[in-house]
Amino acid sequence: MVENLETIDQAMERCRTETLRLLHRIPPTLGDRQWHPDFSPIDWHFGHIAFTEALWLLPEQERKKFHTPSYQKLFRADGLSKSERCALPSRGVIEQYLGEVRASVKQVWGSTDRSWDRAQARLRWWLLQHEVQHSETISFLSHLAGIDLGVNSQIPGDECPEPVLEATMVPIPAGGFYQGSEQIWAQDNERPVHWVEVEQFWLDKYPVTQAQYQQFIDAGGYQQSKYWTEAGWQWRSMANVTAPLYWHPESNTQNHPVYGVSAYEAEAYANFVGKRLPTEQEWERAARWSGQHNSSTYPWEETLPTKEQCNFNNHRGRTTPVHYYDQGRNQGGCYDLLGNVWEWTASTFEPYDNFQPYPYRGYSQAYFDGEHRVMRGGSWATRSWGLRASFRNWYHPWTRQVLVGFRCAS
Ligand code: AVJ
Ligand code: FE
Repeated sequence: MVENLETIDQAMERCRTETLRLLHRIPPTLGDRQWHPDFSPIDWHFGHIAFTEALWLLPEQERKKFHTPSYQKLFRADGLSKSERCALPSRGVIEQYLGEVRASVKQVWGSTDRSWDRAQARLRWWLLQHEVQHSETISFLSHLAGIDLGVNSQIPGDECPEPVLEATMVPIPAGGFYQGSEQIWAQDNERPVHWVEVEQFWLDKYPVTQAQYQQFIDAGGYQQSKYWTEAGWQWRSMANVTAPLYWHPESNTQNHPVYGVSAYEAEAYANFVGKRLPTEQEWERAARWSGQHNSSTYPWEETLPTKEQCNFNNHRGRTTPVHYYDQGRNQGGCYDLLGNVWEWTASTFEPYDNFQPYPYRGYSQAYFDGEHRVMRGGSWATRSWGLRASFRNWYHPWTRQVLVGFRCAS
């Protein structure tokens, strides 16, 4: 268990410092426009983080100060449509709003001893991850807008690219593991923990690289329906895409993962190479296969992710070569299971048996509609609290704005 390594109060402070660092990296003039019709403007997300903190952590009397009628309308999750969220307060006002809500929360918390209160602690761990996920959305929208989030982008091997990597596969032995998590920070959709048996299968050692994906493009993969599922080909024809969304192939990124692809493109590539996408059970089995047991929190067992193990938390502000983080491998030798890019799976987002919604009915449940696809593993923009083998993210299969790639199975 890693629960005792950091208290929730420390985590919230550290997370907020990172949110503000992110805020200061984004030019205010780029904050109030929609970069894609499916997503709200960048600055809306900062306001929504504070609004949601007030919603869950402040008593009604205090909350009223921050939930004015106009903010109620603007920053609620189910208020205005995404395109109507461009009339925003200035960046300075939003930053102040974040600070004032937090100060009020601390005052209320400080005057009550709740360190023993598990329900309050769980709510805060949930809220922390709410901030983490909106910060990730801010990061990929910034990427979409062409804003450089890199602080320490230098990577050995970048100037002098190594030979193109082969798509090696690793056998994952048949076996059972405990899927999901009941750690205090586990989301409703990760619960309850349950035993799963997985057949032997093969999994790519690395996420699919840009050089590998280039071969699919060069072979006319986007023009041949035989590689695509029916839904995928329909989408391909409608959207008229011929390359990933984030596609600037350069010789020094050939061993970086391809990303900015829909699940349909991932499936088409997998068919092209005679493979398939892993199910989320298979993916989690691989990511938890470490050391003495088969159900660890991370591919390297139980310690919080470090900069030596994976590319996360905007440390680099971009992708890294898929064979770079050898300290982050699982027992079978798979790289980059956590960090770098999210990975599409073959699985539809569904509840585990005996699912209980938390903290509100629709948080996950609203997306159990058979139309959302599970992605796993976190990206270069995910903070540590969203990186673990059991964490489930979900989007429509046609979404490509997320920092998402894939690896294949067979
Ligand atoms: C799970 C990342 C798709 O950002 O829409 C944030 C998480 N839910 N606020 C999203 C979420 C409510 C969600 N994703
Ligand atoms: Fe939200």
